[in-house]
Amino acid sequence: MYDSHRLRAAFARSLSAMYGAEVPAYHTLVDVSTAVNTDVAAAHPDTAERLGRIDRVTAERHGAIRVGTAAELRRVAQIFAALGMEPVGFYDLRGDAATSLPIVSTAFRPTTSGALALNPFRVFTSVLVTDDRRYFDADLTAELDAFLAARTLFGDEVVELAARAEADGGLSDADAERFLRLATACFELSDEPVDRAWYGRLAHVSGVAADIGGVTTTHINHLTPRVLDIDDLYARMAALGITMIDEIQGPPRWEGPDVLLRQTSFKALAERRRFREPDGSVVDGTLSVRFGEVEQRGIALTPAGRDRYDRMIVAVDEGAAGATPAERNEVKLAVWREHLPTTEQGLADAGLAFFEYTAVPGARGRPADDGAPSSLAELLASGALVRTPIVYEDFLPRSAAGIFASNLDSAGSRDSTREGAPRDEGWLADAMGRVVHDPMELYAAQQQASLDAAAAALRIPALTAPS
Ligand code: OOG
Ligand code: NI
Repeated sequence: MYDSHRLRAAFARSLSAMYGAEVPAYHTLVDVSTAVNTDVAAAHPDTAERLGRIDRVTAERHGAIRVGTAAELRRVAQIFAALGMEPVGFYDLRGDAATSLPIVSTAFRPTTSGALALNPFRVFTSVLVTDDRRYFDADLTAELDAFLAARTLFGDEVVELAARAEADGGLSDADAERFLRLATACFELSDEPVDRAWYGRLAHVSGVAADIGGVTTTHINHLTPRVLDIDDLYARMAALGITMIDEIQGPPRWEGPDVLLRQTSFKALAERRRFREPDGSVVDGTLSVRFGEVEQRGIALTPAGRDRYDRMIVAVDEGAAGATPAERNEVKLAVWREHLPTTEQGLADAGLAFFEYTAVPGARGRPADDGAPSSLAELLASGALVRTPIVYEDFLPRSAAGIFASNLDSAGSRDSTREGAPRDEGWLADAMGRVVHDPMELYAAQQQASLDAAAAALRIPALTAPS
């Protein structure tokens, strides 16, 4: 029997094997990431595992996929449900000023700390907004919708097996193997010829729209390993002659705690694809849409912390307008030093980040048997409670837009004077027939559950974290 956790881990491995065969540079990225993590663990044995056990971090991946319609999204959500992955968060990348990104996104991932510890595989999933008039006029919308309606990305058998896995909590060995093979094949790069004219019309609007709606199949766009030192990884990849994008997205490297997420990527590679020309002939050509990405994860921020982060990014934009990437990094560093506490304790005391609290076995919750219960600060100071950071498991819209943009040949075109199509978390939920979790609520619940367990172990009334 394969339960959802075993299915998830097996699917991540199977996707990784397929993607590595398709994109050999991925192997280089994984090898360098593994070497970086091994070196960090050896150099800093006391702190390297602060944000996750080294075996979890080194096995950890996120994928990115892109679909065209609400119906396709609903079917892929069913496949992920079999793997214990639920939609978390709503990202609207259409507002990005620089690039034409007619999509909205969510992330499928495990939502409990137990499931995350077993295997944290997550997939950033985007769906095209075909009726957004800033990108597509009414005729193009109609053609695009008809094209998408005529294809099947996720066949009935794989979706039915997924539904059974979700209902029964797993699959028999034979069914699991069949399901994993079919599910992996859904994301394989197809050698079906690409209609050059159709692809080109969509690419004129948006490279992402062409990648999604210009072909009859889908594919995994990238698989991202997690590293403990992204600056070291960047330098090692560059030394191997791999051209990285010119910036690490998100927070800078600094002396304080890492928060949220730092990401970088290498440029999309030209891959052989076949094209059907307007005269019907089929010729070989290339497309550059898939790239390699790597990330370093930090501590999850509370709504107050995230608010501060978003304002810090605005301050960076203002201070670094027209600057080179190196200058921009200096501006980031100055903003970080001015606005963010330099210790975990500082973040916790200011209610800016999420932590788990664990009672030390045998510890007491009161200074004397008949005394008043100790405060959270006293329990931490006396060593009765230990605080560990909760890792950020989600994505950053700004970094995602930057990753998309830096890997497209052209910015595309759009008419910002036109009315956009409404999309929100409710639309996503309706499209899938599933709850879209709020990431902040998941982190807050995880923190509070740890406090409740600690208070019970210490036999004192409920504890709450500073906010
Ligand atoms: C997704 C781009 C965003 C991330 O990690 O933020 C992303 C895509 O290219 O489909 O992968
Ligand atoms: Ni990614």
